[in-house]
Amino acid sequence: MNSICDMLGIKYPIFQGGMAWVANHAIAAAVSEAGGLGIIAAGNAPADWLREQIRACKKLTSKPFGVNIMLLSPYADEVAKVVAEEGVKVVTTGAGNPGKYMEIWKESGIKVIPVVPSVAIAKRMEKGGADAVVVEGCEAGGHIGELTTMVLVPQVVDAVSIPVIAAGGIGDGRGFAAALMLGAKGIQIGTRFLVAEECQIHEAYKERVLKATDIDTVVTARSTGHPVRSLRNHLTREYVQLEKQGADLKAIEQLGSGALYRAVVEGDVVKGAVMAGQIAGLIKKRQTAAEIIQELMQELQEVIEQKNKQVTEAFYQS
Ligand code: TUI
Repeated sequence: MNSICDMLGIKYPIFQGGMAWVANHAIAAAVSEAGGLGIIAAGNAPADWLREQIRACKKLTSKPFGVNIMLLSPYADEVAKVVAEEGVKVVTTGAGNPGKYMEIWKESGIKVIPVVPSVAIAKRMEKGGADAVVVEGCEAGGHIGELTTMVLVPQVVDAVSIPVIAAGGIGDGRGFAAALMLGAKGIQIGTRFLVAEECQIHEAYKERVLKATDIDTVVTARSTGHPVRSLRNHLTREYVQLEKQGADLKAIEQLGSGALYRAVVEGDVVKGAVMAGQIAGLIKKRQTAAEIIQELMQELQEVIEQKNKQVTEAFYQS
């Protein structure tokens, strides 16, 4: 057992990323049933939708699961109340400071784990009562910060006393092991769960992820202050064009509104936002959530044993 597993009552320190429009009750329940922490993403959805998802998840699993609250959502205040009312055990947050909800969440016994892109924000979250932080590098898909996982994780580990979960660029046991070496107590995986059998996104989205290469993601909308990583397509080319022309922020933001829905639900991978991380190039097969988690744990063990042996041999040879 490790500190994050003890804290949350889960078997393996593997979180499923709270991907807006993607992460519903089905994938969250499958990940939790397999021993990880499944997470329902509230995204931009209204409170009633989230309430139904939480109830549907409870029907599929009695294990702990979480809810991710995207703080830019117009419904953030309402969904913040729903998680307390419905007895959710873990909340992760993204794209902002959850400070104003901390009191009601803590009163309800919720473990609060903000996703952070920098040391300063991690420290602020710890001070505000966070139980752990997910440290997300800019290899991740969706809304990102400036720093890579490799540089961010050890700096946050040194700066805070709460457990750190690493996210961004992790897709297999090697990345898992690397995250632990940097001082993380666990990992969060998004992109690889996009192609999980239980992930109910459009087939065209899954195909794009499976066909992606290492250089297929691009970051757009930097000028809006909300940079987003997604797979290169007609939409991202339009973004680049508009930003090059110095178009006003409204025009750029309008291009993005509803774009994720178009890709995830309607399967428009040309004009929709196909958000995915840089690790998409590594993901070549569809598996169940349980197979993904089992493979991650198996590979982690193999990688660590193998490297341990190599290092020991290297020292005793000289
Ligand atoms: O939130 C994410 N990834 C996302 S959210 C999303 S949906 C979206 N909708 C509209 C605009 C943009 C995105 C798609 N992907 N990851 C976690 C994350 N959080 N990344 C960066 C941050 C973050 C940024 C600033 C967290 C805190 C923060 O500031 C806190 C403060 O104190 O102001």
